[in-house]
Amino acid sequence: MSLCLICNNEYKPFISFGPQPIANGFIKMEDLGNEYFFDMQVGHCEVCNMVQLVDQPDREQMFNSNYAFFSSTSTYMAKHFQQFAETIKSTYLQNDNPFVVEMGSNDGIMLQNFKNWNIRHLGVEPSSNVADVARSKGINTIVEFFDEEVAKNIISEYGKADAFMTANVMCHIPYIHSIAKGIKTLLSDNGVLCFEDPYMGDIMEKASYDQIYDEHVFFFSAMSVKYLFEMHGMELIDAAHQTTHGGSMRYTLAHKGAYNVSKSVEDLIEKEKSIGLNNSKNYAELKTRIEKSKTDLYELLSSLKSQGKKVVGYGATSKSTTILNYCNIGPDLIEFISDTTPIKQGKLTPGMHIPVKEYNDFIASDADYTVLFAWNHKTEIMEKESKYKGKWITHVPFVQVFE
Ligand code: DWN
Ligand code: SAH
Repeated sequence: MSLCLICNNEYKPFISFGPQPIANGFIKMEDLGNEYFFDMQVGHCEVCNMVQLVDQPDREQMFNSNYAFFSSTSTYMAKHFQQFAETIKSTYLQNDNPFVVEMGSNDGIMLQNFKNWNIRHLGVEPSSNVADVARSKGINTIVEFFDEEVAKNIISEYGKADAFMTANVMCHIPYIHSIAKGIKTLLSDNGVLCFEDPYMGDIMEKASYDQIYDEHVFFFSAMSVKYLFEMHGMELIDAAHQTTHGGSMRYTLAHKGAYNVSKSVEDLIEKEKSIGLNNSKNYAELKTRIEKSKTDLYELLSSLKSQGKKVVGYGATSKSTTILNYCNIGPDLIEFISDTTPIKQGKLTPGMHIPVKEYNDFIASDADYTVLFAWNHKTEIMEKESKYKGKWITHVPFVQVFE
């Protein structure tokens, strides 16, 4: 039995992925030898409905000056964050001289919009290498892990915030009660918290288990988000589905009573109950589908190898670390993975040690099959790769080959 990070009740893990490395711990050939692994298990709390990792590595092991994920590698995501920023600006920043804070602002993909509009902004980003990229673009950024203490320091220096935004970060933080308390004190009377994260409903529907890796400690639903923030006097006022990162949800919250609650919240919670996100039986069934996905992918790649086909990967994502280690897929089955991020190139993938190469190597390889590890960017990548003559492999919503 484990204790829920939200409500402290006991829950039982429903799946174990075995030993997993740091998902973004790309490693140099000469440093091979003492990689860190942790036992990755996931559970669903029947009281508050939070789906969560049982254990997680220390935050400094994951987020540091060598952090390998740079948000601006996707031009579609840059457009998405521009629209996100425009929505915040037109809906919630109508007062004089507004102030916005972003947690986990990375290389400034979202805040660059506020900077361009001359809106007072602050990014809080602990991984100094990505924060440096934002600073070099003139985006106001502090290198810190956001928490309750940092929130108080921000208030003394800048005053209260009209909007607190964060995307793909809230689900990374096990000390989430400290985050909620910090946001509650930091927000002005009409201030809003607006955040996006991969949605448990999509993970359930697509069996997209690769969303589960060290950094992602929580898999949110409207039910669990409402429960969590109500513990801190905040109200879920809106929920809007997003197509990004394989299916995400944007939650908007405010001080209790400050805004009307949109009907979308009640509707979504009804839907979540109807698809069984509150029912442990469905998580047991998800486990069965994940196990089938593992067998199918391994068998497909093994059979291609025995036919002498050339197979490579596209996008050395954090998500791919879970797939490769869980399915036991190494360089014998996938020759290399191409990725446009310089810090990943020339290194080996965490745990399974598949070489990561430059994009040009993908073009030159003329591979028969390419595993689309960055499946969440499928539209963007298919547009770019319309000339590729080989076939693609994906595992969502089930293992299949497509052209
Ligand atoms: O939550 C998180 C999300 C936002 O980003 C973090 N915990 C870590 C990271 O997860 P990920 O690594 O699974 O994210 P992506 O966005 O799926 O990563 C895409 C990878 O593929 C990047 O390394 C860039 C690369 N890429 C590429 O080589 N060619 C991406 C595109 C769009 C391309 O055309
Ligand atoms: N928001 C960006 C980056 C997501 S990656 C995007 O959507 O593309 C997750 C980011 O959260 C990393 O840059 C990591 O350094 C940061 N992070 C992790 N814990 C944090 C904390 N306590 N406070 C602020 N940022 C944090």
